Amino acid sequence: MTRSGLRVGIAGAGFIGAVHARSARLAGAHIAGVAASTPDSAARAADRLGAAKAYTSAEELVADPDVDVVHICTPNHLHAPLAHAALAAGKHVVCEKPLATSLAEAEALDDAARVAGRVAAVPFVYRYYPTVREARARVAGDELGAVHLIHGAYLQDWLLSAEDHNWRVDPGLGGASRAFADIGSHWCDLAEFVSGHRIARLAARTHTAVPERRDGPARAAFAATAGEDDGAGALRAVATEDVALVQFETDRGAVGSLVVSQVSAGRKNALWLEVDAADGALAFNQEEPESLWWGRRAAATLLRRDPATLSPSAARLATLPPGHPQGYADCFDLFVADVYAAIREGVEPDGLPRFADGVRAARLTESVMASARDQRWVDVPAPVEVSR
Ligand code: SOE
Repeated sequence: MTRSGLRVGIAGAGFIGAVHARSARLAGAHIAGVAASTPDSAARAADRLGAAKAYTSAEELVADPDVDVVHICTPNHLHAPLAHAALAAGKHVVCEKPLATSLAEAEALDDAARVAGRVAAVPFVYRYYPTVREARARVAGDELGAVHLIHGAYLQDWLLSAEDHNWRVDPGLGGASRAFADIGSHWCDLAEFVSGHRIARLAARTHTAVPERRDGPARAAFAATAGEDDGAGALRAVATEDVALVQFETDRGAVGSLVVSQVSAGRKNALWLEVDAADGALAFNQEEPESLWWGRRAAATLLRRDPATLSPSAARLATLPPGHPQGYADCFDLFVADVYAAIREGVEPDGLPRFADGVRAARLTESVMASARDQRWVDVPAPVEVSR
């Protein structure tokens, strides 16, 4: 029996599947098995991840009676069918974002999870930086006063070249929106989580800076080198956006703006969020997560991640002493540990992103795409707060 007593199946053996498997193991789970795009790649992944077995398909995984929790780490178009099958088989589900490739599908999954009475989470893991929780606590504690401006960016460059391609570029696999659904969703989740505001109205513009991309073997995000036969494939027209620009108004009278790009040279995973208020401002930089910029008229300082000085809600996640940096992988570890605590103990871990948050992201994505298509402001309905 493992420490957590949970038996976990990982569907999808790419970069993020390995991240999930590592965090699951650190949370004391037994990795019952892995499914991948083919039985052979599943066998290789099982060896690599130390899983007990390789499934012949993801469908076999979700039906396995010896699996308690399914982590869905496949391309986006498979999220909904696998999550529905896992919930129907009585499993708890961790499904990578975007939860689904349409708002209707995301809402159906959230409903299915509630009916099944299963824990169903989406890894908006940037919530798990202690400095993000500190920013949230200081905004909620009214230390900054009324928020009037929420702004930032999420910039990457891994799709800068026409030689760069990935399943996310294909709307049939990734969904109609790429850059915004993939990373703009993270930023908006964080902006609402930290500020306590909800985006109520938005105007968006999307842009495809690389109009054609060369076909070839799908490359992982951030792949350091081009695929082995790059230059051989045909050039194909691109139907998904590289860039999304969004301006918005919130439900509590603030305004904001967001720049999303996967074609910004030199930017790797540059998520920047600033919350500006009557008595001060806070800024978070995902690439420098050990500190939080705190601005006031008299001075600007850096608040360091130090368990001794953080707010309780932030200190809970500060598992290392100051000066021992916590990073992306630690966020995943903390997220998975919270999911398993919710499963095992029926608790409500503070800030655990659930399927309802995946629905929110889908609604924002649909609003951004409608606004860009019709070149108009779009109202964004507030989420229906459902008690658990
Ligand atoms: C690629 O854009 C990607 O891996 C996203 O899919 C993740 O959600 C993000 O955290 C990092 O970049």
